[in-house]
Amino acid sequence: MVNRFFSHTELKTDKGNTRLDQDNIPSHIAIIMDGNGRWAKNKGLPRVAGHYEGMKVVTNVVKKANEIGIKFLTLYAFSTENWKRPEKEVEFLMKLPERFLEKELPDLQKNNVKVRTMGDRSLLPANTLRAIEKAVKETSDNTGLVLNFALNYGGRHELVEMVKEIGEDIAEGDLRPGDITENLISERLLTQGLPDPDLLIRTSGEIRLSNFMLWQIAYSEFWFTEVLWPDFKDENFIEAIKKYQQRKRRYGGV
Ligand code: V07
Repeated sequence: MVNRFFSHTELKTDKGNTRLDQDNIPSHIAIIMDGNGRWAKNKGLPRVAGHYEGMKVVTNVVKKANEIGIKFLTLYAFSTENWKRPEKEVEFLMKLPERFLEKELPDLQKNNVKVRTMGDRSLLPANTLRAIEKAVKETSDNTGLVLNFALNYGGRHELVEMVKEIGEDIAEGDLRPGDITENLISERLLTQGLPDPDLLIRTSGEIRLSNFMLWQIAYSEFWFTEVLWPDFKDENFIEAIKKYQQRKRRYGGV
């Protein structure tokens, strides 16, 4: 009998996704793409070289997610804390959305991907904002994978804004405290219209949330890997989804 607790070699040699349980594909996957700076440092390269390499991995993961039938993919591209990094690095990072979209928008379009972002857009450079708005607009009628970039996003900031909005509605008499439900809160977050993530992936060995989707991941499965984001391969992605599926199967059995 196959013992699924000793299936490491099996996982390693499985390059395709033939053995994914097609009836239990996570609908929404969120990823904290960490380890780009460390990847570069290990290679004696400037940090920005890691960010650029990380961007190529985004292209690949989006393709794979689409292939697998994931419906929603949220990627943590830039946090509200990232502004504290050296000015040159921030400048480079802020050019990546443009560079990514310039290259990938035609393919995203072809693959029916719908681009959206969450986070405070007011601080983004004009060119970055323009590129994003164009991509969101041009893909707005697409019905395939929703590709959601968290850009200048912070979980606590999102919650503060939600509470302010509810407070204003109450002050104006449009809402009563008794009307506040979990659903009402969910509908006033930046993930409005998206289901909560089923699976959260974080690369690079750090075991923390770093202010990411604090409300939305209440029931998500977490999968952490030592692999640095620029080294993240299809096999790693498949492994994460398989782990998710194993955990779900165990639930069902109890
Ligand atoms: C960024 C590459 C991935 C690793 C993590 C940090 C560096 C893609 C985007 C992006 C964002 C919005 C959008 C289209 C693409 C991006 C930043 C950094 C700031 F509409 N990758 N990537 N944005 N990195």
